[in-house]
Order: sequence, then structure tokens, then C-alpha cells
Amino acid sequence: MSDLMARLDAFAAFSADDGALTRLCFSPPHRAAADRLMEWMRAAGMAVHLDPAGTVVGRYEGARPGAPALLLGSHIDTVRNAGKYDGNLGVLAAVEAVAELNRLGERLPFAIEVLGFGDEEGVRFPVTLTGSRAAAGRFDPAALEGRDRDGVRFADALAAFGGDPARIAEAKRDALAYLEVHIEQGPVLEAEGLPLGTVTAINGATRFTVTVTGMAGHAGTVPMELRRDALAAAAEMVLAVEARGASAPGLVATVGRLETFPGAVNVIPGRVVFTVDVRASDDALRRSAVQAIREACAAVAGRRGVALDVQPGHDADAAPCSPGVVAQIEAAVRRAGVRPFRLPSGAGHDAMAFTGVLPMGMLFVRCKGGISHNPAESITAEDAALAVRVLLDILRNFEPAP
Ligand code: HGY
Ligand code: MN
Ligand code: MN
Repeated sequence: MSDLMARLDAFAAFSADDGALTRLCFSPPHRAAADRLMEWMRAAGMAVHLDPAGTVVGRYEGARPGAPALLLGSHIDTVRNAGKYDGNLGVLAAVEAVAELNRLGERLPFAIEVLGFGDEEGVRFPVTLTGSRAAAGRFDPAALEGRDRDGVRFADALAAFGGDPARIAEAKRDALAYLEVHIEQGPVLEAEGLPLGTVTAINGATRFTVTVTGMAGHAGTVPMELRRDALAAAAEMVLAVEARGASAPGLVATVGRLETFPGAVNVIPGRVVFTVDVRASDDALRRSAVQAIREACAAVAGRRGVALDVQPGHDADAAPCSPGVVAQIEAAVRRAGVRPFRLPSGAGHDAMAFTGVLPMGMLFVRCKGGISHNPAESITAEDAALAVRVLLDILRNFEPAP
């Protein structure tokens, strides 16, 4: 087996930022990373192509050529100033497992397809999971019209990357199941003293963008009582988001990005744009929280005489993992001598796209301090190697759903 950790370090060099990992979908660093991934896949005995949705696909044939495939995947796009392991570990661990089968000349009763999705984080465009949703046959064509902060259309960026917006429907994969290895991105496994865990479900998520429009003005001349300060209004709204997120167990709400215009020290902000991200394992709780946040923002806007615009973005219900796949992952964890432990995922994953379409499951890997979406994200070489061994065991013992 190659040195997986060394590969993850090398992979992290494909970034838009020196000294930090930022690899947004369909960016030049994403393309360079995709090309390197294809090289590693070919060396592992896979036939490789880029699908119309921009996903890198590596196929390792089974004992009978053309046999149905078991999908292994995760994402190779990252957030800004990311850690090295979110997404990338799952793709490169899958390549490691196939490389080992190839090294042994071992063929399974099914093919294996490794998928390197390019738009899981949804940081560049106001959508997410587009690659995995295309693979699941659930791509929403409206996503093609999404624009990034520079006004670039999703469809144009995808075409320039090497995808084909007109043929995205061809990205749908009929398969036996979908499995994903991913870091936990939380502190539970570390607290339990466990290297691996079996995911039971992935929390639902809603994202939307709020624009507050007041009146820009001279910071030195406009009396306080005459102002329509968009940033002061947005600040009240941000605190309302935080208060709602803290209002119920299992609910979280976050303002991750806020931009103020014109952004000058001596100008009363005339416009503010900020994002809201709401998650819960219970879909009704999440939806009621989203409604309450929208009402709170409208109340602040009315009281302060500013205009409010809310643009919906990503919205996904909680995704339960398939009991049959969960049981097989857990059995492999047990065979590896690790105490089986089941846990939900607070983070979203490409696996969500397959729920209800294919049997789906996830294997979590412990990460230090539960830190993620942060350069301090860290795993051990031992845990990574154990995850590959367990993944190989899952593959060698996999029983497709009847
Ligand atoms: O936002 C998420 O949960 C994932 O990391 N994209
Ligand atoms: Mn991820
Ligand atoms: Mn992430």
C-alpha cells in the first residue's frame, strides 16, 4: 500500500492559497487535484473518466467484466482554509483499498467505482452535493444557473472544468450500494477512545442567504436616530440566529459569512449580505427553526426600517443510513477488534444524495479534538490504515441488498 498520509499531504498542495488549503469546485486547484487523482486511480488498476457533472470516476472491474458496481466516494473540493482530511480521506482511502486488491490480483463478485465528487461543500456556488446528486439521478437543473461571487454561472464553470451541463443526466450510476469513509468532524469517537464509528444517519440541513438594505451615509454627519444602518440591523439578526440555534437540543444554526457594503470606516453600511446554515436530526425541528429565524429577521427589519431579502439555497432532509449496510460496516469494525459504536453525523456528506436511491452507509474515522473545517484538522496514520483495512474487509464480505 502507498503511504496514504503522504498522499493526503501531497493532495493538500492543490490549493488556491499558499500555506492554506482552499480548493473550490471547478477551480484550477480542483482540476489539478482531479488529474492527480486520476493518475493514482490508473496506477491502482482502474479505468478512469470525468463524468458530465465533474466527478472523477475510477472503475475496478469485478470477476465478471461489466458486473454491477459498489460505489465508494467522497469529495475533493474543500472549504476555505480547510483541513487535509475532510472528503479527501474518503476518496484516497478508497483508492488505497482498490490498489491493494489490484496488487493481489483479487477480483470481487462486483465492480468497484471510486467517485471523487467536486461540489460537496457548496462554498463557491449557492448549491451543494451537485456531483453526488447527479450520480444518484437527483441533479436539479436549476443549479446550473447558480452564480459565484464573481457572477460566474455554475454551468459555465462546469463546462470550463471539463464537465458537460447538457449531459448531466448521464452521470447517474446504477449500483449495488454507496459507502463513504469520512472523518467524524466531531469529538465523539475521540471521547469514546475509538478509532472508528458506524454512522446511523446524516442530519438535515437548510442554507439561505439574507440581504439587508438600509441607507449608506456619512458616519460623521447622520444623527443616530436618523440612520438605517444595515450592519447594526444584521448584527441583531445574527444574534437571533444564534439564540434560535441554542434553543433546542440537536439543533444548530450558524452565520458563516457576512459581507458589508461599501465597507469603509467612515460610511454607514448601506447593505449587508450574510449566510445562514441550520441543521438538526429532526426535520420538523429544523424547519420550524428556519421559519422562526426568518420571522425574527423580518421583525428587526421592520423596527429598523431596512429592507430584507432572503434567497433559499441548499435544503436536505435528514438521511438515514441503510440498516443492512450499517450492520455490514459494524460487523467489519467488530472483526477488526474495535468496539462497535454507532453515531449520527452532524455534518452533511455526499452520502445524503443516495438515501432512498441506493443502500447507503458511512464509516467514520476519529479526528483530533473533533476539529474540522480548520487547518488543525488531524488524524493518525494508524487510524487511517485501520480504516482502509476495515473498508477492504467490508468489500470482501459485502452482501448486496436482496
Ligand atoms: O457543511 C457540511 O456539513 C459539509 O462539510 N459540507
Ligand atoms: Mn466532507
Ligand atoms: Mn466539509
